[in-house]
Amino acid sequence: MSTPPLRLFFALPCPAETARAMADWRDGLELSGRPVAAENLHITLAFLGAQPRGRLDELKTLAAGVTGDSFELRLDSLGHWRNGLLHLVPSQTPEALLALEQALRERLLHAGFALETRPFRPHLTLVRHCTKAPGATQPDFAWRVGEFALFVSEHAASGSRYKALGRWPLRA
Ligand code: 2AM
Repeated sequence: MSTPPLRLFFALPCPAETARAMADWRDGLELSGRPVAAENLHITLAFLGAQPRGRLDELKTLAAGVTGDSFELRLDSLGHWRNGLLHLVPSQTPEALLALEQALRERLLHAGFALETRPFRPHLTLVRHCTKAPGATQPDFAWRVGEFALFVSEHAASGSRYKALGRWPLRA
């Protein structure tokens, strides 16, 4: 019997302590919508969607061949898109983040994976289906990004859960 496909994406995981601080700050804003669980907070680099389990080894080898520099990421601006995503963004996007996304994208495309064609807009989703953006508020969260990861999205009764299947370091 064939195994079901995996819903996969590459992302920058958010360190637990920073994620907790972000979630606490967000919860204090008392927003409408569906908050993303603290342990699920991340910045997507490449969304792969449903993939056969048989491609996992290939994806891990591909990721191990991606080189990039570690960088300081500061999320200091709140955004609200019309699709209801309330998210954090950097007011200044680090060059190393753009270079990492590009290096990963090139390898994935070369290997035949279909990717989002819209320009990369790095963001960390805090709330889905948020109908009203909060008033003026100034977030300021930062961490040193030293790795990227391949995640699988799993469905549980409590909602989606993202589990890292592999992690790869960036150059210090
Ligand atoms: P979002 O936060 O902007 O919704 C797991 O679902 C991750 O993959 C989320 O970060 C989500 O981004 C992203 N994602 C889901 N569907 C996507 C798509 N079609 N294109 C790009 N990213 C997607």
